[in-house]
Amino acid sequence: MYAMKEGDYVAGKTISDELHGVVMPSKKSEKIALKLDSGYNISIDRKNVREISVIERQKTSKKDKEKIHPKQGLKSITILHTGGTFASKVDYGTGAVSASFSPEDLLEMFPEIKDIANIKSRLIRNMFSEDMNFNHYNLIAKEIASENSDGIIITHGTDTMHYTAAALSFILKNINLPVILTGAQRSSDRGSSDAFLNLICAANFIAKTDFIGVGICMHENLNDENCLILPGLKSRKMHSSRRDAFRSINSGPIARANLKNIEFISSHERKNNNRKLELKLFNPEIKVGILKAHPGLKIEELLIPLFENIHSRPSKSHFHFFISS
Ligand code: DAS
Repeated sequence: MYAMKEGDYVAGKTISDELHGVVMPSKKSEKIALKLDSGYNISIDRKNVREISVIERQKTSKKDKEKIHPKQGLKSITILHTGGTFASKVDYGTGAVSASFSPEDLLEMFPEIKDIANIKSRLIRNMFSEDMNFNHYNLIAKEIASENSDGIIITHGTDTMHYTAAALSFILKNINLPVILTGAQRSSDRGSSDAFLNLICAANFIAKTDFIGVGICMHENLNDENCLILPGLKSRKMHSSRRDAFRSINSGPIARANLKNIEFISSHERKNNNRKLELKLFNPEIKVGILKAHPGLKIEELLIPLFENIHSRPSKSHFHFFISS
């Protein structure tokens, strides 16, 4: 009997249920992971499977994947992956997500993007965004500067995406390209993931507009219809898990995007070939302290070791000290 492989469509029975679905990669040999017809994924112990058989072999195996030829008239977009939930799979044994999709996997999972633009896709870091620091902002900016595309999409963890978007807004002086950060609140291997709409809307926005600058593309609300393109310097993640967690602060969204249309909401900078990109990289030694001012603030809070030698103005000690209310 043909041994089932990732991507095969199988049918079978467990002690209590019937099964139909596509075989997914599974980290544990004793488990079988299936993407059910409903789009949801399950992980089953092999010992509970009474019978299972291959109904249809995987359509395109990795080796005979057709070469992607650039399509005339389409813009070129480079997707730079940095990890995060967007590129993660759920480990159904522990419920944790592990960043594990390759750029090729993601292009296979979202083939529609190849009809929107000519896509290049590569991994520049595979990390959760809570671990990002100023060195990573510099690294991402240099990778962007090394690209020769009409637009860049950065896939990124959501927890600190707005920090990276703000940092890139400062580093990429006179950028004459759209640089759109996007991510996912639910991992790409789950039927309920928000990754697909976020990525496709970001690509559609780049393909269909003359916007330049740094933005964030995430869901507008809990429905799977529209995304908002938010200003890179004035946005924040406002909720830990909602799909519409991102909001612009003291500014409106730049645009509303969906699978078909783009509707600008605010004025935006347009492509201008007189602009010449200048990288204003952060000093890797920079240290930033943020003290939240609050009623009853005590002087002792200013005297904690972290804030020692921090000056209220940038100084040669590379300390920057901001009081936020
Ligand atoms: N793991 C968190 C991060 O990398 C959440 C996420 O990826 O969205 O920001």
